[in-house]
Amino acid sequence: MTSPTTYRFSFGPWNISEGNDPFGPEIRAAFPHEKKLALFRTLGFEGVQFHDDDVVPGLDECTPGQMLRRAAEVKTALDDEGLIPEFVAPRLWFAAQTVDGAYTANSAADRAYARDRTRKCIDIARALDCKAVVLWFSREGTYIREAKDPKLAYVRLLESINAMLDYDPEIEIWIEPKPNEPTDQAYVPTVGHAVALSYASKAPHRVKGLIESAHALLAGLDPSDEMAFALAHDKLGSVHLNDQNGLKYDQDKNFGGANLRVAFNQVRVLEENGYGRRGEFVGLDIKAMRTQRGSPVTEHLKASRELFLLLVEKVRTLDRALVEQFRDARDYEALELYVLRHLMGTKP
Ligand code: GLO
Ligand code: MG
Repeated sequence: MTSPTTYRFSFGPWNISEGNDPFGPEIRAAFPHEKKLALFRTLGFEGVQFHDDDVVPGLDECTPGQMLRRAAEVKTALDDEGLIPEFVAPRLWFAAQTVDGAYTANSAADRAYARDRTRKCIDIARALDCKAVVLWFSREGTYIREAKDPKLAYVRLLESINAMLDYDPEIEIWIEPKPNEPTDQAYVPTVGHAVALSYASKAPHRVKGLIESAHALLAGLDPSDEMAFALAHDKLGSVHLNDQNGLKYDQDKNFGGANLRVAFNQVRVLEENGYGRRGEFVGLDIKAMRTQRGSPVTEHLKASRELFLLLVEKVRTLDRALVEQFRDARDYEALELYVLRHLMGTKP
């Protein structure tokens, strides 16, 4: 018998927010980055997810020397706190050059900006001793379909990925699919698209997916199946666990907060397939409720981590023989009742 997986958790500093939303400003006092790092361990997290400019604020205005000095400072801060940088993601959705997308922008100058910014992001990842870059294709898509040549857009995405693989011989690229928001319709809406890009790239073993629960739900898909698809191709770099209450704006609710059974099945697929055994993190991407008092607010992170671990127990105590029996008998009515009773802690 193999010993049970000891899961390790991560989140990004943006998960500790000041509470602003599109309809109103910050309602909590700002909490500086350095102080955020000191919170991770106390909350039970050892991995940190970064945007490039979380590491190097004002990145576009920095000289290469300033950029690397700042990254070295953050590396020291991480080491001091005993934290591991899980990934660095190029923030390709704030700058004026990324209004119409980044790698798929119609303007050649804007595409060049995106490529250049991505190289800086890889340099920062290397300076932190971090092996992965995450591509969330935020503005790669359109508000109206006639705005771009979609076939050319996919060619440009693949060329950009290949350029990253060439730039650094070791870095992994984890694509985080999302079907919409901020664009009306995005390119690479599902992990199937990401896995296809991976196989088409010049180093398929270095291109993987990062699956966010809410993004899969927004695509009308079951997140556990998206995870299983990536796992079947050994391409699940990481996850962004959270929840989503139907087809509306990207909610980033607490893991299991909208649908406990859907959350259970994500944990089940991860646990049954040995996710985490090679050091993969259980990443969270969760927004605190705007209504929550205090600064910083961290209850949402604690709650989602706790819920994950409670569901791990539910997976480990599932009677596998009984499940097999129900499957063999094709008695899915009985299987469903068993699963629901198990989740509710009710004896038959
Ligand atoms: C937004 C995404 C975003 C990414 C983050 C890392 O919908 O979930 O938060 O996860 O920028 O790339
Ligand atoms: Mg995310």
